[in-house]
Amino acid sequence: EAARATLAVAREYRPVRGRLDLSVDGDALVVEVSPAPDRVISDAQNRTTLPGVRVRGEDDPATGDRAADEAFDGLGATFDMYWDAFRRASIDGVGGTMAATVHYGVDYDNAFWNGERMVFGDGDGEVFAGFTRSVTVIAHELSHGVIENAGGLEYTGQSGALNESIADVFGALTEQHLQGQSVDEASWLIGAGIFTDAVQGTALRSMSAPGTAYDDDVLGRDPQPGHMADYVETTEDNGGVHINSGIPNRAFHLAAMALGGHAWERAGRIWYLTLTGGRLSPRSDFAAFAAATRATAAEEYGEDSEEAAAVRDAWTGVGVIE
Ligand code: ASN
Ligand code: ZN
Repeated sequence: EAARATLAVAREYRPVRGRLDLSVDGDALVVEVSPAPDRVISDAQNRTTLPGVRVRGEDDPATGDRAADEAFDGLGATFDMYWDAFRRASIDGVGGTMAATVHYGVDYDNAFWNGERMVFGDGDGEVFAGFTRSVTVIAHELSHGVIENAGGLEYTGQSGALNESIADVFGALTEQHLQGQSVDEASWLIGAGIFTDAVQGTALRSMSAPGTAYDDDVLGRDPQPGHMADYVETTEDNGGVHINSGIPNRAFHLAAMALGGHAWERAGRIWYLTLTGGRLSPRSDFAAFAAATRATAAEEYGEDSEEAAAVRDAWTGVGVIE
């Protein structure tokens, strides 16, 4: 029976690129799977045609091009976090190729997921120094792919802000996992290091203190709220998806801090299982997501668990539930 169970595991993971270790324990066959990432980096050579020229595959040496090598390493770190923390193999969950294009456009001040690949600009050199410089940004973009694969969250209003927030959560978790940081050691910043020295700001967003990532003559003040009382009604940016994401971002930070240790182990696990567990719909709003995280925590750890209480208090703390 044990052998049959492990055989089922082996079958399920057959498409995954990586290593399959077989051993025998008593009369049971033990199957251990260590999937490996499959990365392809392309160079748009400052044009906007995708994918651009392939410059590095999984078995190739470093290119010497900073953006290409940062993208390659960042995808690796993101792959490792998803596998180690959640036993998810890649964007599609079955070890599929992770594709990225660097040097997109001229002075392009952004990075994005286009439904197939991650795309990174070099920045204008005035405000932004290059979007591959922070692993949080790389993991954020890859996570848009994971979210899409998990059923998606419509990129408008509260569901859009949740999409943004979940991408930030896994972005921060990737950096913390890479550095081995506990919740107290982590910066909880998204995009630290992508600004030039001309900007006083430290990062694009702060999950622990939304609205404080920058306050600068160049960029103005960070507009993110951290509580429903400050929710921003706007028609810009698909209804403020990068602004109101501050509220669920701070909820995650509160839950993670209450639990302590490594954020990916419990708070992150609850968020990941909520994303993939079938309790969401593409139009879920903050309240629906809060309810789903609470149900996930109760199912995984028990109704009266520390984890369930931490999640409830987090959403109360940002005013999403009473
Ligand atoms: N960097 C942005 C993001 O990933 C691009 C966008 O606005 N979609 O959210
Ligand atoms: Zn995003």
